[in-house]
Amino acid sequence: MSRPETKASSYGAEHDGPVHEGGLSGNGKRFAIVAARFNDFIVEKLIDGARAALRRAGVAQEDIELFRCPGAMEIPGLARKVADTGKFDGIVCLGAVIRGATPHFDLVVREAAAGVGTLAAEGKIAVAFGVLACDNIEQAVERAGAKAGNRGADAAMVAVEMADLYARMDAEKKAEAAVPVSVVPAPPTDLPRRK
Ligand code: INI
Repeated sequence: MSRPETKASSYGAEHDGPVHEGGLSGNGKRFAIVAARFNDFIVEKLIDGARAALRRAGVAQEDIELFRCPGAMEIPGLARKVADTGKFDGIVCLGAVIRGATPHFDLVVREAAAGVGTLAAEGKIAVAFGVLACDNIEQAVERAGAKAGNRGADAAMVAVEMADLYARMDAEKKAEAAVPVSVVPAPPTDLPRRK
């Protein structure tokens, strides 16, 4: 199943057995971006980063759909609804929770992470968590396209890689299921036949 030339990485030593790892092409796949509006000046940068990364990975513009919700707390519910449409290969969840701005920072972050994590752990669809949890606005800006890269883009590439791995694993399972069951051998002809 593994195709080294399209693998996402080549970390670590050589392996003797098969290695299963997704590639970084999103060609022909459909992705949803589920993004909170809270702290939109940051989240819009994450959305831009995610979109650009998906397009670079070969995803067609019309195959990227954006779903918005009020805050990070609403992301798990919306992501579940989106997953249940069955239309997408992957979901990129984006938001920004900033400690200085909220007394219930820990609660919002925990619920968002746990909800998205639960959906991801079902293993039915690739789900990436790109919700920033920062102590202050400066940290959030850094992670939304400034010094520390763009976490929206990072999350998008995680979704692409996992969607590719899931697709390969599903295809392999389908191919195995299609192999005909072994034919039952005919009884020897020299045995006396029952009347
Ligand atoms: N939602 C965020 O996405 N980021 C925040 O920083 C934030 N703060 O500061 O509270 C936030 N709160 C709203 C929350 O996500 C829900 O929308 C709200 O509690 C209603 O359910």
